This record gives sequence, C-alpha cells and structure tokens, in this order.
Amino acid sequence: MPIWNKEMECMPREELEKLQLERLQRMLAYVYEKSPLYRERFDALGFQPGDLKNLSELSKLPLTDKEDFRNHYPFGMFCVPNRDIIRLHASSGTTGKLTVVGCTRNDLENWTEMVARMVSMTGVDNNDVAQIAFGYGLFTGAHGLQYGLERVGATVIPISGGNSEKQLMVMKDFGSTVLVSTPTYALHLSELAMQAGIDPKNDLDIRIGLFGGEAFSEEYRREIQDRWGMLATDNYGLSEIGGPGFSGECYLLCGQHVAEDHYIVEIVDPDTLQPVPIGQSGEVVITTLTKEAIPVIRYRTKDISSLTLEPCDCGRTTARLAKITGRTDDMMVIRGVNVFPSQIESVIVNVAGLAPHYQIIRYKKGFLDDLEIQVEISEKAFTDNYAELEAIEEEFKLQLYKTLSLNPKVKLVEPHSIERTAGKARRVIDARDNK
Ligand code: DLL
Repeated sequence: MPIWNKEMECMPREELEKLQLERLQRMLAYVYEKSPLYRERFDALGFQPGDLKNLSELSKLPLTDKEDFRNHYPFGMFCVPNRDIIRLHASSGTTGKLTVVGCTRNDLENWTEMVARMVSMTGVDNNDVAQIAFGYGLFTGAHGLQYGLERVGATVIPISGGNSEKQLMVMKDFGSTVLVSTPTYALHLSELAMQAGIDPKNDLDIRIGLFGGEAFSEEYRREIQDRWGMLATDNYGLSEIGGPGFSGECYLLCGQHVAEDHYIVEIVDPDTLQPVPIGQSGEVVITTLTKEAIPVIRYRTKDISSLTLEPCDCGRTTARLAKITGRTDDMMVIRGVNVFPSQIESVIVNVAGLAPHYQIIRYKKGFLDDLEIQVEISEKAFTDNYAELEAIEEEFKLQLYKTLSLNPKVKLVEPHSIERTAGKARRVIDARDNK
C-alpha cells in the first residue's frame, strides 16, 4: 500500500530525532519571543531557549494545561496577530467555557497534510467516497477529516452528524465507502440500518471507518467491524494541539502512528509528572513543533496510553500510541479500586445477551462512592422470561467482579432505552450530589 509521505513517515529514528531537536529549539525560541505565558514561565525557571541541547531535557520544562487556555480566553494563547489567523475552532469543556484554537495558513496546510497521511495509512484513496458524519461547526473533527480526504482525492460528502435516515439513504445512493464518525454513532447507525431492513455488511459499500473523538475498546471495535464488515480504525487528537491528524492507525490496527515531525509525545506518571519508561502506561503529554498560531509546550492531555518505538510492519518508523484506555479524570475510585469506563465496556461487549449501549451512574452510598451500570439487553435476547434475563444479569455481575473485584449495582434495561448521540457519548453520569 502506498505511503503518503514516505520521507517523513519512514525516516530512520536517529534522523527523525535530529529533526525534532532542531524544530524544538526553534519552537522554544519562537514561544519565548511571542508568548508572554511561556516567557514568564521560562524566566521563572531561569531557562533560556538556547539552553536545551537534547530532547530528553524537554521533560524539565513546565507543563501546559486546559486551565491555561481558559485563563487566556479567548485569544490570549495566540502567538500571531489576528490578521494572520484564518480559522477558529473550539471545544466545549464540561465547565461550559470554550477552549479556543486558531490556525494560520501554514497551520491549515500542515493539518491537511497530516490528515492526508492518517487517512491513506488506512487504505483510503481517490477511489473512495467518504461520508463525514462528525458534526460540522467548531469541532475540529469534520473539517480536519475533510481537508485530508480531499487532499488524497477521495470524494467527500459533508453530511454532518445526525439525521440518521438521511445518512443511510445517502450512504446507499451515493455509494459511500468510508464512514467518518464517532464509534458510538457508527454502532447506532448499524442498528438503525438493521431496523430499516438494511444489512450494513451486505447492502452497503462501507469498507473503512475513520473513527475518533472518543475512546472505544477493542471489543467495541470488533462489534462495529462485524456489523459493518469494515476495517474500523482509531484516530486520536485534541483541539488544543490541532485536532485530528496527530495520530492514527494504519490498516494493521496495531497502534496509532504519531506525526512525529510535527509533535513530540511524552508519557508521564500522572501523579509525579515524571516521564515513565517506554512501553509503560501514563498520561500523554504533547509538544507541537510546527504550529504557528498556538504552539503548546508539554500539553497535558489527561488521556492515558503508552508508546512503542518498534517500527511497524507497514514500513512506518514513527512511534505508535496504544489505544487510549481512559482519561485521568475518568478514573473513578470505588471502594479503593481504580475503575475506568473502558473496563466496564470490555465486560459488556463480551457478555452474550447484552448490547453495547450503557451508562454508568456514579452515586454516593453513605460516605463512599458507588456505581450503577445500566445496560441494554440486546434485541435478540430481549424476552419476558424472567429466568433468562436473570441469567444474563448474573453472568454480567460475575464478569464485572472478575474484572473489577467489585459488585456494582446492575440494571438491565430494554433495547433502545439509552439515549443515542451523533457526537461523543456521555458514558458516566455523576449523580453524587443528588443520591
Ligand atoms: O476529538 C479531535 C478529533 C476529532 C480526534 C476527530 C480524532 C478524530 P476534542 O473535541 O478537543 O478533539 O476532544 C479531545 O477527545 O483529549 C480525548 O479525551 C478524546 N478523544 C479524541 N479522540 C480519541 C480517540 C477531538 N481516538 C479529547 N480515543 C481527547 C480516545 C479520544 N479518546
């Protein structure tokens, strides 16, 4: 399979690290000159941009986080005058205040190239028809994917999220071969297709899914692949560092190739904030190497993953990021046990009779936090035979206990009773104040 930018994607590691160091040194000088925030932080450390002599010294610099974006809302993080910004995007945080990001013309060009690489490594090319079912708007997902897909010559259908009946009609009539959406929405669409008498595997032409925007487990991926008969790829990024294009899986589905000529990725221990050895899991920290509008030095993503530097069988030499297993702020401590929603998802997808639609309710029982897991019974298993339902519930509880060593409350609910979304799913409901 052709590689979009062989020079960069297959560069020997030593050469790549040399390039990263040059770019990092340039970037540090740039932010020192243009950003009051970084100048102040570097000065406080007594650090001059020219002091950094090798890549490992990056970990001595201070971290940047979402709070910095909030405190400098809307444009205080920008390093170029407004006249050089040609695009604004934003992501909505849980607190309601937007995290605003911008692009210069060069940023947009780099973004397009990175997404072009990302989509081509899955096998997408100019014969494909790509249906973009991410919501257009301030979210970086839809626009970013559109640029990259158009750059490789695919035909783009910018249908946006929602209106599922129309999605299916367009998919069939326009012959879509690529679906771009959140994994949750892909699963939901397959369900609606089946209800409408369309078998996504046999009656539709989708062969590749470019998924991202939220975490999904391997088991969830398998479910999507089985239902659609497609290759379901996982792609990660966040608006603060430029959106999608940061990392994505190739057709071998063995970790996400990071665009290392544009970013340095570190994995740190979320408690001590110290780098962990390669291969070990921790919080992903990202430094941009080429961004002009909003460069970020050591951005704390709160996402948890690990890295490998082994070259991939596809021929690329870039570091690969394992599937994101959760966020540090997703982690719930229940009776002393660390629980991530992704662990619960893995259990659900492996229990026969359950559908992968669920919600986790976190509530207070006395002084302790506890969980209630509401999960849909699959349509096939839905029955009014109490004993059969009870057997499913018992099996679910047993598997939960095996995975978590906990006995959370479990509630099986009817098919289709958990709200579906065209965007990112909200898996955990925090009801600790009112339970
Ligand atoms: O979700 C950017 C994006 C769009 C990436 C489309 C890939 C495809 P934000 O809205 O800023 O940006 O949300 C970023 O979403 O910190 C993760 O917690 C989560 N996230 C995004 N992609 C993945 C993924 C876009 N593949 C936040 N796996 C991130 C797990 C993901 N989590």
